Amino acid sequence: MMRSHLSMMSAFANALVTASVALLFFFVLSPAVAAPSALIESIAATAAPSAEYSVGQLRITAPWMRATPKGATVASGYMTITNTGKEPDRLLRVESDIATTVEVHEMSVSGEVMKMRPLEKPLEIEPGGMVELKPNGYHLMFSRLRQGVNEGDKVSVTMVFEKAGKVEIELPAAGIAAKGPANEGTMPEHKM
Ligand SMILES: [Cu+2]
Repeated sequence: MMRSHLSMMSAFANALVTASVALLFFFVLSPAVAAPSALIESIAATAAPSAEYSVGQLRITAPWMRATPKGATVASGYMTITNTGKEPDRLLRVESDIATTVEVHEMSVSGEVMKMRPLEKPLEIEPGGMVELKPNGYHLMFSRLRQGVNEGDKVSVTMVFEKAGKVEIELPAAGIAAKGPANEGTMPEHKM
């Protein structure tokens, strides 16, 4: 009697573990295999009504980020940086009151899993060129958040470029998208 009860319990525990592993894989894989690009674009369009900043020869357009789920430790920010000058410029540093660190990350596909890592060299914007920070590509990674981000918030971010210098911009927060950067919290690189 006791033994069969125990084995039932362990069968149940096994099923539970299997289910959570399957769920984890679903969340890790889903941005890579099922990102609804139309949805992401429409969020970007509504969240960034033509905000534009100029600093030196650089233009920063359409900055935005996503709201974070409760308890999140990371957030991602996006924008387009255009260099109208004749020399390359580099993004040396990014700061924000909402996070202990802000880095530029790049995404890569390893097998079927999207991974991210900090750039080894500062992000460079070539003369006449443009760099897009967007979901599943380059992004600003806010780590060790000091506060959560709610939809409608405007998050102040200071960007420091090698030649153009310092500029303060605001990233309006769109809603939490299920397939969005909020899932990054489940990746080992971002466990604190
Ligand atoms: Cu990242």
